[in-house]
Amino acid sequence: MNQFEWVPIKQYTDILYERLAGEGIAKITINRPEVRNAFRPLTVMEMMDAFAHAREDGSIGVVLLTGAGDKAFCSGGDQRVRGHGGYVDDQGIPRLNVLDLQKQIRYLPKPVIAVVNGYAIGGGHVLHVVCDLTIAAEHAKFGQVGPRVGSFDAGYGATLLGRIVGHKKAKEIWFLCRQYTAQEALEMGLVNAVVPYEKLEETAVEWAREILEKSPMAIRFLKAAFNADTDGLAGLQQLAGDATLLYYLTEEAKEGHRAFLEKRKPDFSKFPRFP
Ligand code: S0N
Repeated sequence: MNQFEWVPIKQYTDILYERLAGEGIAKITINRPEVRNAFRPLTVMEMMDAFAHAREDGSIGVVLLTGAGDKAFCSGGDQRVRGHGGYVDDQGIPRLNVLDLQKQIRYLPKPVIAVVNGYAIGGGHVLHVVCDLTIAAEHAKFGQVGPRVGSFDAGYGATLLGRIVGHKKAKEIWFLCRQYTAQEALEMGLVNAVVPYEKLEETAVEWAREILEKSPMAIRFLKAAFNADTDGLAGLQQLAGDATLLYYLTEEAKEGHRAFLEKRKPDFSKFPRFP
């Protein structure tokens, strides 16, 4: 698993944030193997900080999300700190900040690949659901536990899952709280590929490299289009914002901008009206 040179980007308590030396691939690893990589509010805050960095750093094109060790990707919220109204942080404030992280992953204009190295359970399962692609180790297990442990994620955890595997299957996953093998996950379209554990990171890096060879703007628009299809006005806002970004790059938009600064009437006559 460790044939690559991962260089730390920033030090955190609960996660590792690294990049592949000389390449545009970042990796965020939930590093709490003693609790099967369950997240507490701090873990989520650190992931949000790392994803924000990955967004701002123009040299990063793909982010891998994984868990430490070979037992779990993530087992969801840390049950030891679940309190009245959320998962309680060091200041005693109950939080459900993983919902913000889910949105951040969805709206990051770069692909995020879940590299599932073991259990993806509860809120940990939802994390892989909101990633763009999922590559799973053969021994990985997938499932929701909410209705068994007194919680539920009726946001992306239910609705996006329904879009991915179909409503009947998504309801089965939530209502019965069973665990599914990587092979079963592949058959229901929940993951993109299943590989031996020893090949997991190598495969994820290969996929990331293939993506990095492609047009970043095309990838950005495609991701936004999937969000627009599933997320209503919020999804459309991202797609529209990306269209504006693209428009700013055109001579047509620059003419409008220049004309304003030069206090003259813009001349759009030379720009084509495509059929
Ligand atoms: C992952 C499982 C299946 C692994 O089983 P395995 O390999 O047999 O290991 P265990 O012996 O069970 O565990 C090893 C040690 O790890 C601790 N541990 C495991 N998971 C957690 C966890 N989530 N929190 C805290 N500790 C955990 C075990 O206790 C054990 O410790 P020791 O060695 O000290 O005994 C299995 O472990 C399992 O099923 N885990 C629990 C899964 C779970 O309940 N997850 C939480 C589900 N809820 C969420 O994820 C909430 C998400 C959320 O925040 C949310 C979002 C939107 C809307 C609502 C919510 C909400 O609040 O629910």
